[in-house]
Amino acid sequence: MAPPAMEALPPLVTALYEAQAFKFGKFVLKSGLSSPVYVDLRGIVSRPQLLKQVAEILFETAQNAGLSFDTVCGVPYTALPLATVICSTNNIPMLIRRKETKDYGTKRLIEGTINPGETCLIIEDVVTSGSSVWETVEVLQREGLKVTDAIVLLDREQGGKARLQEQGIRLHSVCTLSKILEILEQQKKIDTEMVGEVKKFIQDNIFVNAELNGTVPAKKPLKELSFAMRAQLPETHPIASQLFRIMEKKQTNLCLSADVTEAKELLHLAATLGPIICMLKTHVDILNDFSMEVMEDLKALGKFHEFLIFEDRKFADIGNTVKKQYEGGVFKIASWANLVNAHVVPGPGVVKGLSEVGTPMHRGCLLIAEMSSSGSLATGDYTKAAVKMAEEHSEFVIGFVSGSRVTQKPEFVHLTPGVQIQSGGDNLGQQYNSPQEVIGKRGSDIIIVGRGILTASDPLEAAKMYRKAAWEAYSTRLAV
Ligand code: S5P
Repeated sequence: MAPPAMEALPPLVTALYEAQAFKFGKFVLKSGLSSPVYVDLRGIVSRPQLLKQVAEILFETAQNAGLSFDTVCGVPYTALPLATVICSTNNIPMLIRRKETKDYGTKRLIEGTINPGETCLIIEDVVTSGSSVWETVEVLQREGLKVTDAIVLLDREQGGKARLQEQGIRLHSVCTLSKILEILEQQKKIDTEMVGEVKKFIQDNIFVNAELNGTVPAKKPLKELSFAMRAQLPETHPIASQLFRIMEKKQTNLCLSADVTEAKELLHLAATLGPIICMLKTHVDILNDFSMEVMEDLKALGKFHEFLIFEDRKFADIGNTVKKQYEGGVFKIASWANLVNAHVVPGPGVVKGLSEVGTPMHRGCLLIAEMSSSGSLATGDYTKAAVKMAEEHSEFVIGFVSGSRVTQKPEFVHLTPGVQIQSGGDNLGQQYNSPQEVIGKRGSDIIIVGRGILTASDPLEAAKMYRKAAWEAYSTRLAV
């Protein structure tokens, strides 16, 4: 069959270029790779004519390939409107794949009528490794649907086609990244040097391994991203970006757990250790002489020395209650704490309640995915549920309190308590690991240290030692 309307391609590429769907420069991809090209078709929903044109050419490609199918499913989210336009224009029943299961009701992964045995065609905007297409295929196949073909607007030629082929999925692309480069070069929108740079990048970063659920290019291991790079990722929450920038600027991944009972002591610690910490963690309810003035002073110190304030309140009630506990009462936590944390045991309502207060105030939240205390029940499926909850509420949740890295998504930050230079514990169940173990081996980002610093004869010197150990462990991890 002839390729789809080849004459329609150059004007379409021009229109997409004008809609800023292709950007050239230096971009950090989610996988950690630095790429000279960034393709993002999300903006086409704001240009109905262009959306229609893309949908038309995708459908034409399916027809030219002689495919027959009963339903169409777009890979969430960018391809959803494309699938919708195709289905409504051509009278084809559509299926929607949910990225998150609902936490109530029917827990369906697919919306729409599923008739097992029927054939479903996949629609996607861009394919790189093939993993996103495969994730959707797997869900549909588990529901009994036949899935053998996927139509994509742009194949980045990084191995996705071959990897999908290995799984029995034929990928039909409207065009390839090379073709786009050729058209844009002809139109003098990019120069020969950029074309060469992009081509080299593609060749150097081909995904070849058969494991479709991983997105690790075969030639290069998944690169550990620096805090500076993580600050720039489009997925990173503004508070997490601010934190990563502070960490990088001050070269510290130390959070002081300022578990003291007198306000004077709290402010003294903030003033003396402020320059070498990225965060100060409070338990406001253990202060004997709490006042809002003290918290105002702490806030001012945080601003001056550039550290975030994290109230370790561990909210764990229904949404309606935590909302009040966070916003009001004696402590008015939301008015002074950049970050709070929550247990996931009540279910997502706890995050939703906190988020209603915190999100408009530009606050963030950490979920407790694991605990340092002996016999903790926060393990296994509980930890996984915490990760899922964070992913589903990333407008407010910026990361985790955990003993190790619980997700590979670089936009989330990991903080680990139970840290001392000497391993061991206390007589109430606390267990300690060294900064090297926590940051270097377990992949966490920030150490939380309380008594290791507070009970030292010289807390400032002790804090310097913890900061150095944690930063060295991070730097070594980056260098690997
Ligand atoms: O699992 C946890 C979670 C937290 S937030 N284990 C912990 O120890 N914490 C807190 O970290 C704890 O409440 C305390 O404020 C700090 C650890 O203090 P340290 O004196 O044992 O370093």
